[in-house]
Amino acid sequence: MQKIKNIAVIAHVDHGKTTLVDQLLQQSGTYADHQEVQERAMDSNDIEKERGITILSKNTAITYGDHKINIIDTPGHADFGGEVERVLKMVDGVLLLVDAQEGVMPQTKFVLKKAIGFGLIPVVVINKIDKDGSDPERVLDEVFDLLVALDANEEQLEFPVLYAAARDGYAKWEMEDESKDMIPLFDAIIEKVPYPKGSPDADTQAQVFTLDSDNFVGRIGITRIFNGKVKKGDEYLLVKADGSKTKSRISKLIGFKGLDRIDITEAEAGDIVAIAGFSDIDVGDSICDKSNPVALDPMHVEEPTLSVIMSVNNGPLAGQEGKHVTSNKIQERLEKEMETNIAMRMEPMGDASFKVSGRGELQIGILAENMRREGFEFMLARPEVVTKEENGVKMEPFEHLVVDVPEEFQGVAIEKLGKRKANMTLLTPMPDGTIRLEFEIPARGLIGFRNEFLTDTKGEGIMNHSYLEYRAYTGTVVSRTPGALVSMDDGEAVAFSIFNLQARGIMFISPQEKVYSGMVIGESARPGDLDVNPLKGKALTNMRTSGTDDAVKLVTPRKITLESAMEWIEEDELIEITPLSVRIRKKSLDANERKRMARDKKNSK
Ligand SMILES: Nc1nc2c(ncn2[C@@H]2O[C@H](COP(=O)(O)OP(=O)(O)OP(=O)(O)O)[C@@H](O)[C@H]2O)c(=O)[nH]1
Ligand SMILES: [Mg+2]
Repeated sequence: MQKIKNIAVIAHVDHGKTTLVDQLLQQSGTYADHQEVQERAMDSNDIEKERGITILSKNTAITYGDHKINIIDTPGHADFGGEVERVLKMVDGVLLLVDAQEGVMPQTKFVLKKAIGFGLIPVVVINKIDKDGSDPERVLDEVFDLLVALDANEEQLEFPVLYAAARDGYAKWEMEDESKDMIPLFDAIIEKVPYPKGSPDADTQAQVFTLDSDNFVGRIGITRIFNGKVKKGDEYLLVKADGSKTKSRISKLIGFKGLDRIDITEAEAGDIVAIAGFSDIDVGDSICDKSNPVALDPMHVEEPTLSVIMSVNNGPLAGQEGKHVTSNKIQERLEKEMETNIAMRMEPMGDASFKVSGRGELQIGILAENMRREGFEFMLARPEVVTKEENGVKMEPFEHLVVDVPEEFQGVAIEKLGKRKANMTLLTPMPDGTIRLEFEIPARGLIGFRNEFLTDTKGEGIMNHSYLEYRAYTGTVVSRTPGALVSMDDGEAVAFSIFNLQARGIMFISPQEKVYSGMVIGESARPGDLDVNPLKGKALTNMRTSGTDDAVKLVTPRKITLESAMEWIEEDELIEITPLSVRIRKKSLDANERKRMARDKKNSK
């Protein structure tokens, strides 16, 4: 039987997981000679590459001596936390990376809590020790304190620790040791991570933890084999969470080696392989022996905490830039997404609109970004948290928030967060002179906070948050204060008008950009919306004749991105998304109707 180790690499966002996996791939000699490999090779999809973050967990396998090590690289961003949990069920050990300067962060807590819950003993890797501000000793203390707080058992508290600079390709047992290579980390994996349990001679039991598809063979389940063997061409039973069973033959069996996938004929207990041949294979399904099917526990996936309404674009510019614009097309695309993205949900709401739920703005934003790249056009409303009832009490999701700010911004951060119903739990002066503030805050209070926070801290603040739990609803939290500058006409924006409007607030548009009545073209400097005319061109002719055209100095408009728009918009606004544009508009494009609604709202208060 082959000697196998299965590990997942877990950490807070950006602490260096994918970079570490790069080095493990390279230094194990897994790549063929001259194989061209990009940096952070595991971040293989476009958005991952562009943003430098991992979105989907992915697995790879390396050989080290006489061992095969299956490695799953996981995303560190809180929105993709749903990915991490099911991955942990598939491995026998974790590498917990912690940035030697930043230390324990919200998502470190989230992932470590899950790992401890699965009974895993973490191999702690204090990474980025090359950084100037690094303080490995303090960070190690933080990790230890966290494990104590998480009720880790004796064995888990004796976790092994290594010090590493993944980017520079070394790990070591003691800070004093020579910085050489990754061998200490390979050894730690071999020595400290237990071998898979289960027997190749028992009846087959395997479980799917990720889906993939292949143009030739269709749906593929990436599967951990817990017992027995799987053989290409043999028949097995696919058992679903609801107990239903279907018999099918494995048409293709795929093994992993570095970044390559190879056809294999057989694999056995302990290994991770990809299986094709079951047309309705899903995450969580068990693949079992056909005469003695014993299904594995279905997987628990954390429920979505945020939802947004996606609808057909019905604005005056609809259909000009996208190729998929109908409700049917959108529904089809969303249904396809839900098949593989198990942490998300979709519910048709009638009126050509759909409720899409996920774990955060980024997760929903990435789906929207993928759709616009595929040629879709649609609208998104303001994200709402998913509330639920428990024993007659309305509950809402809370988040653990950590903000790092220079001392002078401590006051404003605390004040602003107080208004958003945040409760401060910890204040720690950091060695670099900044202050670390920790809060528990309703997820609602965080919607739209990032922009405000960055402005308040002159871009120097850093914030991180991660899901905590559902708690009793806390009542109204404040939202955006500035109103919107709303266009009162259809046409192309004129430089001179924009120039004049600059005094009223921050513009979102440039000259010649198409605008329409009810479209939001800027952020007002004051509370309350303001109807403005960006098309007035008469004065421009005057200026031309006076030869002072150059004097029209336009400030660079604020660029509206999908995510910044999701943070910014209010309940009565929508984001219009096409392959070429992201616009913000009022839900109601008619100025009189908006006035009437505002009046009604005021009266009902
Ligand atoms: N100084 C320093 N930077 C590092 C080190 N390891 C990684 N980085 C940098 O940290 C950044 C994030 O690295 P990634 O490997 O993408 O981090 P990650 O944990 O995979 O991030 P997510 O998957 O998005 O959670 C990159 O810019 C790396 O170059 C290190 O040892 N030292
Ligand atoms: Mg990564």
